[in-house]
Amino acid sequence: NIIAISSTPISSTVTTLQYPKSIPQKATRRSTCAHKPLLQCFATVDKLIDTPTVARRSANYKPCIWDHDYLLSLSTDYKRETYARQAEKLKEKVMTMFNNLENPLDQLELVDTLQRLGLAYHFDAEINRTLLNVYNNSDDKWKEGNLYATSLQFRLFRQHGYDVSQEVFSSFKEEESESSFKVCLCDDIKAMIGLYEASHYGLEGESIMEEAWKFTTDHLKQLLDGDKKATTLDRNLATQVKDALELPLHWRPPRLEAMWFINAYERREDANHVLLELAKLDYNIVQASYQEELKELSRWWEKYGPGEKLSFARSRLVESFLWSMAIASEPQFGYSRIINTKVIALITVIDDIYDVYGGTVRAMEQLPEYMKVAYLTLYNFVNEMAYDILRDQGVDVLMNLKNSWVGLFRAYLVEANWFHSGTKPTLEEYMKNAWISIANPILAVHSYISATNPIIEKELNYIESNPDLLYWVAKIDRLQDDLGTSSDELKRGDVLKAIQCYMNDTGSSEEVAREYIRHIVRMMWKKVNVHCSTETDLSKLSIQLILNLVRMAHCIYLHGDGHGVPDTVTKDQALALLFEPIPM
Ligand code: LA6
Ligand code: MN
Ligand code: MN
Ligand code: MN
Ligand code: MN
Repeated sequence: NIIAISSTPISSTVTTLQYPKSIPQKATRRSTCAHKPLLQCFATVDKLIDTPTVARRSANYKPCIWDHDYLLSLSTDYKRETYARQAEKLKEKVMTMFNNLENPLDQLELVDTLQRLGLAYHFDAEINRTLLNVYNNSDDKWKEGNLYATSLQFRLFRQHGYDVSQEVFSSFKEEESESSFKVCLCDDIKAMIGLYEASHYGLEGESIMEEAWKFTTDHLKQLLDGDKKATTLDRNLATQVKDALELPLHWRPPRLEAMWFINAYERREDANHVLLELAKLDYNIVQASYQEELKELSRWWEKYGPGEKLSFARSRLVESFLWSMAIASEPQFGYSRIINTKVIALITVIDDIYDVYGGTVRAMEQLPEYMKVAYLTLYNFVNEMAYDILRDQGVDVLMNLKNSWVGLFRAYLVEANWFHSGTKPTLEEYMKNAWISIANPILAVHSYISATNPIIEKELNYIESNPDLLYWVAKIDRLQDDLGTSSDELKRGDVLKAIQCYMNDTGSSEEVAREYIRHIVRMMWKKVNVHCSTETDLSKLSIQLILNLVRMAHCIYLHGDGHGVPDTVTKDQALALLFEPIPM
């Protein structure tokens, strides 16, 4: 009998600190978990006291690699006013470029380049005006028979919510065959990459888009497969193909793409020097803000983080900052980055507590000290955030925040119970819970509240109801996490994750299961695209916050557990994104 809800009153020291005795329940959509108040969910995880027969498992995570003093010592020249003035001058030059370009293809390329360089937020009005003009322009000559131009326009239109049919690609298909593109198109690698990128904007049921994906993926893979063609492939182009196959543009968080693309753009012979200079300058100026935020966060973490009391749990402040930066990267979202970093750093610790110790019920006063510390840190964080928002906006979000944590802990508890009872859920049963335990619903609530001013109650309630867009994003996020982390998790001792559930369901090998999961991720993206295009209750900002979350999952788990294992690709990315300015 692992779970038995304790009704023991919380101790007097605890009550004077005004712990929430219980938190009002709010039904979570598609959640099958039993309803339990926050404190009980939290108390349930301890199994240290009088359970000597249960071996204490170890998570075996490596310690944090970023030193507090190092973070506090960060400093960059780019805080200086002269750089901001220099950037203003360059921005004016870009404004005139918009006015001087006449050909729609040149205009769209400018939009695309600005987006990829991470500069789009300076030119929102110009970009919107340009796209609207091209959309309303009835002259199609510039793109007729041009697969590259057609693909670029299709991708940008869909990205910005314009209605554009997959039929724009019909003329590039073989006449007699329903399902194949003209083979002669393969020689144009730029067009192949363009169509490949566009194909990731496909919607459910669009057969031309599915065919475009298959056609371009097969062909681009062949180019890299070391046959005769590959040797004649230009090096820059080969890198471009490899990067695109690894992660399509639509799946990349804008700030990480800026880091990668500035580097790639610099190597291009036709690079525009005004754009390049502005991109580097802006990147470095924004990085200076990140560093200030990180210092504030590091002081908080040094004081409230797990430290030695929770040595088995991950301390991942910098990695958590990378998530929050990917979700909302523009300078004006500093508060949102502070909040989301704290949320993710806390989740990372609490997830470990549940993964490693989850199982039996304890009343609050019986919790070991480190658990009380973790609980109080969370309690203070939630109250402080609610206070900030009340002070700044006059809106009381305390219950919204608490409810989102309750939802997460309920899902954690279900997994802990599965683990301790040796239950092997089917993939379907697993996913019904796992899209919540990946923490996307909670992050969507905290992202919305911390990045939006004024907060609109109706929109907040809508996000809390877990709309379809968020539901599918959360599923993808969970599957990406499982692809990256489940091998180690199983060795460590954890509930079966998606890959293992599928292997159990079907008797297939791990390789087949992984291939299947990657396939359904791509199918789920079509649903995400559908819901993005039909979503009317969410602001553009809210949609981007949600999309960027899942995009970061694609990046961080691309080469394994980039969140949990500190000394990996993530370390290099942190250096490039946060600590090292790009040489001008
Ligand atoms: C994932 O760890 C973890 F701790 C996170 C905080 C995931 C981050 C997810 C976000 C930010 P782990 P589990 C959406 O792979 O136990 O241990 O759920 O999570 O698989
Ligand atoms: Mn790589
Ligand atoms: Mn875990
Ligand atoms: Mn877990
Ligand atoms: Mn995991």
